[in-house]
Amino acid sequence: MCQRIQPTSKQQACAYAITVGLCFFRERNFIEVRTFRTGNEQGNLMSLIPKRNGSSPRGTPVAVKNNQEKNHQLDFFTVGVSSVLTSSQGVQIADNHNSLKAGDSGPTLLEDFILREKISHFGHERIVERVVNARGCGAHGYFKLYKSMVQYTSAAFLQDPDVETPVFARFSGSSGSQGSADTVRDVRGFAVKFYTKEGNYDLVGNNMPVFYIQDAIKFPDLIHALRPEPNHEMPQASSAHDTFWDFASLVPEITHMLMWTMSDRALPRSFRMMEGFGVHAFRFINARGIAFFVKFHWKPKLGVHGLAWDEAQKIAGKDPDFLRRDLWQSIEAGSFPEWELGVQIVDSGREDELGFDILDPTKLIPESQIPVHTIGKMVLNRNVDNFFSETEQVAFHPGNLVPGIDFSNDPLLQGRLGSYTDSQLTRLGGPNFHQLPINRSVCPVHNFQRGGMHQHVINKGRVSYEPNTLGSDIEFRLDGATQGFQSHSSPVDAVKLRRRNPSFDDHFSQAKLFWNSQSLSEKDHIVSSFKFDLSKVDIPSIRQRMADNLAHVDLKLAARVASALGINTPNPKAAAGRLGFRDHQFDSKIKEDATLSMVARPGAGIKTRKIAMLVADGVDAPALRRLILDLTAAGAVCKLVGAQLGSIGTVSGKQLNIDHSFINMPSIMFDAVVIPGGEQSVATLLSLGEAVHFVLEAYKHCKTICTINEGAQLLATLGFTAKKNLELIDVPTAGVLLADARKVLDGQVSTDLIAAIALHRHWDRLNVEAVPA
Ligand code: HDE
Repeated sequence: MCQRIQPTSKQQACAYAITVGLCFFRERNFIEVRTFRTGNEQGNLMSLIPKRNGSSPRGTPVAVKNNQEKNHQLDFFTVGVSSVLTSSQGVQIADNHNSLKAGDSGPTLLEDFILREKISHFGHERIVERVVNARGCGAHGYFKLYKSMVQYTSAAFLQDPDVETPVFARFSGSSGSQGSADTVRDVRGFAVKFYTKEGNYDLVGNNMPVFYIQDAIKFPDLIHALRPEPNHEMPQASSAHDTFWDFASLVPEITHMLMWTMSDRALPRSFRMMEGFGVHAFRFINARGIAFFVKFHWKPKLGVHGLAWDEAQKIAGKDPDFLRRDLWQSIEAGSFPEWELGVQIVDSGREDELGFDILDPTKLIPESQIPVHTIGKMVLNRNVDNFFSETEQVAFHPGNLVPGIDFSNDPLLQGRLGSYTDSQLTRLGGPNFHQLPINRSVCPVHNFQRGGMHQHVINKGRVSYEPNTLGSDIEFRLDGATQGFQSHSSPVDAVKLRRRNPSFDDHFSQAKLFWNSQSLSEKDHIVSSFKFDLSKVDIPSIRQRMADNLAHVDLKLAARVASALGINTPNPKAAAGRLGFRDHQFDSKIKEDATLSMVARPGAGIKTRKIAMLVADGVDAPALRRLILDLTAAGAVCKLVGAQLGSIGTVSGKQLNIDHSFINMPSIMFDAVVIPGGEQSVATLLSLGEAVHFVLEAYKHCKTICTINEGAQLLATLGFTAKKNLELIDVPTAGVLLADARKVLDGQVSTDLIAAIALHRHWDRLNVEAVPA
């Protein structure tokens, strides 16, 4: 079948040849596009693509209007399943089961081009993984502004609150390989590509607001020290080894970041429950050319929450895809994750008032010093169709800017600017990776870049240079125009030198600020993480050096860490005079900041939280049903977990379907546990080691546990007993509710239970180390 699209205007006629080719491929429909171009124009095929309306072709409801350009563009490249099989040249294949042989028992013939093409393509299916942030997952969505930022920036996507900008976000672990587990202790990448009307803008950040090093020149050393050791390629995705701590203990500028990576921030419960940060200072420039420093923040609507370390390690074995699955499933279920974009704005010229250098990426601006203004929100509402084509091939670059946003002189940021394109050249095989569907802008691209590997565009005409007069009737020259991207003109210190700015010398006061801002349980977690990591370091002098460095943050912290490491009492003076070691303390105005603690800001409700209901034959259903109704109404996801899949009978003889078995969905996959009553059900659960372990483990990981009537017997190992009359009794620990079925039916228990789950975890629960799970 042949469909012919006739361009209606000169501009419409500017089409990308590749899209035509792929369209042909798509459903074996021929589409011919005539192009009438004048040399230097490369148009965008968007105008030629019939707009889809109603629901997305992928079945995901279209939640918003206005942001569909990118989806339409991607649709154009999307290939569906066909009942016809062809070679890559389009030749129809008749037999996909047998290679061409010389007789039934003969050798396979070299001329079998179908076999060779198939095997050869297969042999090249993999591309080089990212050298850092290799393991990640992504999703599509949109960004919507709350109010115009015209006062601060001329960026088009930050002007009009009615405009929704398509985005693609990729979350990643930084140190592990592509196949590493999701829940390792690590900083997470938080990269967002905005497909704006003025070109692509990438905000390539992390889930922590500071970084390990101050100057890009140290990045390869950092990553070499952090990655598996080169002689034996161990350990995978872990900082707990000698080379990392050898490096860390010699580079004290790392100390602030260590406080973050040793905290629960490094163990996000979900990508949907972590913050994002641009880390560096960037610049907003308004239409009058006035510049402001800006730091970017992403604030998750579901609050900021972490896993327990023991839990994270177990999940890494039971479900290495935990975070990826969580993102995928919530989007599939229509629970679209949301983050608000926040900015901290500092007037140019007033940055010296901060008390530290705004260009130092190991420093954050405390929110109590400069508040974060939320300016819009990002909603991720569509999963990818093809992981490789979209998530793997997406190419982020902190240098992808749009007019109205500019860099600062942060020496770490400056060093990133060459690196990302350079990486893509190897990873994506040439300079035309911006033509891949996921990387294309939604606005037209016009330039004289030509050729290169995998060139998809057929540029017509003889003109591939500027200035020219042959492209059209008038001279084409771009020389100092006022339209388009303008670099902010700021004075530059003209002395060429290779040294660290002394204004970067304070390595400890913000590490101290972070430590002082943590709750007691968060401090305990930080101490345990240092102990864990450093106890895996074989060389005692490295452990000692690190503990000595920590003494500059807090003597008690250092002493607690050292107590487990078989080393001497930490000595803050030990490093005096050592090269690279500076102990300057700037006059920091802010000593504590509540926003640095995760506990101080419990999340918003229990939306998408997973609750396990442990059941067996003879379960008492009415109270259970009531809890399920109330929890589901509050947005939680309730699952019945039993000894095996199938169904069980309730006391009243009804059948309930079991969603999961203990063996494949242990407690670490849930946020809270409910143990309903029913004598027979509870007796069965008590006889099952897996069920008892389920409850003990949930307790150890500080999760909310609610029992109904005799369900309380599952807590006997923990020393909790319900009274004979089954009244709700006081339990001397947070987050454990022993409920009476009558009160559940009255609705009294649901409110308490929802409030307890909304706290995420009860980290100050006592004696969890003593629990045998
Ligand atoms: Fe990256 N970084 N980086 N980085 N980075 C890469 O880019 C690099 C840094 C970050 O989801 C690479 O395409 C240098 C800071 C994220 O695809 C590479 C330096 C921050 C991602 C690269 C840094 C980041 C990357 C690997 C120091 C937080 C994943 C392949 C000068 C603000 C993006 C690639 C995605 C990926 C270089 C430091 C965030 C090699 C040289 C600081 C989220 O180009």
